[in-house]
Amino acid sequence: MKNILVIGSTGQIGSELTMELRKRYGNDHVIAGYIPGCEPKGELKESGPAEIVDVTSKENIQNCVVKYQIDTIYNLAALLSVVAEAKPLLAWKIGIDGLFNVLEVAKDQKCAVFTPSSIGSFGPATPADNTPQDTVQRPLTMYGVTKVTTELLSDYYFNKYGVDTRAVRFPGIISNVTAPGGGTTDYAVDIYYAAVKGERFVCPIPQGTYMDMMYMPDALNACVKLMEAPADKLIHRNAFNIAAMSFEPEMIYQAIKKRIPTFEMEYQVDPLKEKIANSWPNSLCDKAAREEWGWAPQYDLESMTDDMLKVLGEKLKRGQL
Ligand code: AKB
Repeated sequence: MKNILVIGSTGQIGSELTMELRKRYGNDHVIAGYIPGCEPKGELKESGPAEIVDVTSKENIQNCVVKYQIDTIYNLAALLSVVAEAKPLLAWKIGIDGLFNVLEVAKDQKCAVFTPSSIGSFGPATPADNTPQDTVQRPLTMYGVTKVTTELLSDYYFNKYGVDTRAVRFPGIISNVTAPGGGTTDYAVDIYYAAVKGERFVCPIPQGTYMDMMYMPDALNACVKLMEAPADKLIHRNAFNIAAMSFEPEMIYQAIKKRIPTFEMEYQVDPLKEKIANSWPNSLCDKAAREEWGWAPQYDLESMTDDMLKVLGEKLKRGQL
């Protein structure tokens, strides 16, 4: 039986991944790691064990891993791209010093480790369309620098010490549970909230700027499916391109407007987000993930929009937005 620690369990991906893992492996087998000030709440708190696990403390990680006989760590602690530009030293401390702590504990305690990378690990010199699995990675942002380093360090610990490290390069993740904070792709979440509340949406990303995006259920499935894949089938490890849909602001706006004809959007471009978005690929090639561990997304822009508007509409009626 697996015993799993999720570091960053109250974040955008962590909060849903922890619940998904509890469904699959049993509540008591999935520990929600959190930092003071970001305590688990509601179902996340009630459904299973939680511990303070600050990724910058090796001792915290070690104690939790030993206490619960953890064999798999999902390390989701990170600052997103825009915040990382404002706090580059903190982004490095959490992303890389933190990762060293996780990998050192994993080496000693024989844990498998998932630490996600991102489309942000690419830069302007990367082929923008159908971006290959193995290609130039020269990002402009501190977020990207930490993500490339994450990939390299994770591969290093696998090659040198045999730590079972695996990862995907996440696109922008769209969900209706926990809001993202400080990412370049956040607009693709915020737009649904505005539409459901009957508000005019102010888009910070210029028209015509394509980025890869993914609905949360597919992102969760990717994490679990990759960690369960037979090791002998993996040619790559850190990290796999995964893709589900690529769109620009006008396309998501039109998908919503088709369903809510009164919805309006205007552009007020944020220069930092524009610069970051322009340095990222338009669409990734995910052939390696499909071939090596059977990656296949379920949602496209249309089916995701149906579901987002339905779920957020119900939340609004219940007074939860
Ligand atoms: C961000 O926008 O910073 C993230 C990402 C694409 O990694 N959502």
